Amino acid sequence: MDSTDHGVEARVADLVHRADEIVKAAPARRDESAVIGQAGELLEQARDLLDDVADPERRRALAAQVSRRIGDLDRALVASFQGPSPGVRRAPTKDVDPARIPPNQHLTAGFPVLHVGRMPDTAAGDWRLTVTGLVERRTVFSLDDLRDLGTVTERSDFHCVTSWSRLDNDWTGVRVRDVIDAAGVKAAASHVIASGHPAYSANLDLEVVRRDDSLLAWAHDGAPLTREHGGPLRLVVPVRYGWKSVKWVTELRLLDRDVHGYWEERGYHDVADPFLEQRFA
Ligand SMILES: Nc1nc2c(c(=O)[nH]1)N[C@H]1C(S)=C(S)[C@@H](COP(=O)(O)O)O[C@H]1N2
Ligand SMILES: [Mo]
Repeated sequence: MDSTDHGVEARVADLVHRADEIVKAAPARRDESAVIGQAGELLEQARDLLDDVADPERRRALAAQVSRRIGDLDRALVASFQGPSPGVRRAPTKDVDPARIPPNQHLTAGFPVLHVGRMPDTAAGDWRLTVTGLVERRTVFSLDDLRDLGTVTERSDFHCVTSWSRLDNDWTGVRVRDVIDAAGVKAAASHVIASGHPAYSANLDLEVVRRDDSLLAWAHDGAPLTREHGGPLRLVVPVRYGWKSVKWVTELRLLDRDVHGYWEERGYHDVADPFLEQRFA
């Protein structure tokens, strides 16, 4: 074994150690899922380095350490999403048409912030959305390009699987339909996988993203979308649980088959209709 191997091993060990330190501090913090996401990023970096560890015994031992921790984090994340979200204050339901509230949801007075991992810090002017897969022209859009396709405002309700719902959100942006049509949807396309920072994704039926109220939004309730709520650009699909509304969206990929996204891979429902209470697979 040469000195480079020791260097790689030390870097893997350091990343694992830093991830452990973050996890130790996590349960006491308000943004638990974000903290777990940061530890996850370090472990992903450690996993990427493993191939460079020349000694097969050491490589196997380190790989076991890394994957055990990644498994623990995945379970902790799923658990953290099953509890109440930080920032949820219940709102009264008395003046609301009960038909608007999906089963086992309650209204929130605020606007909770929920995501895994770190927020990106890309400036709005540098933001790009790529539409790719089964399209005539793979197209990269800036926010100005999207605005040129026609700005709309749609009022809709937002339902998070962790059981809070926020009614009457005014989302301003462009219809997803208009964006994918600008790229030319091929006849074979039936599904969309939307990806966003840091390594998040969600799958949707093409039919659902073609609805009038499915938007790529840059403003909420008349103000520019804040970073924590997915600014400068997020997907909004009101007829699905909130996890399908990918924040910091960077890519829409059209497919002729269903491919699971981040939460669908972790046991959440493929479709996610809140009125059918499709929480878990
Ligand atoms: N990129 C990204 N988008 C995401 C998430 C995430 O973890 N990463 N979480 C989803 C979930 S579970 C919900 S409920 C909504 C929350 O949006 P909000 O933070 O604006 O309330 O964002 C969704 N979009
Ligand atoms: Mo959610």
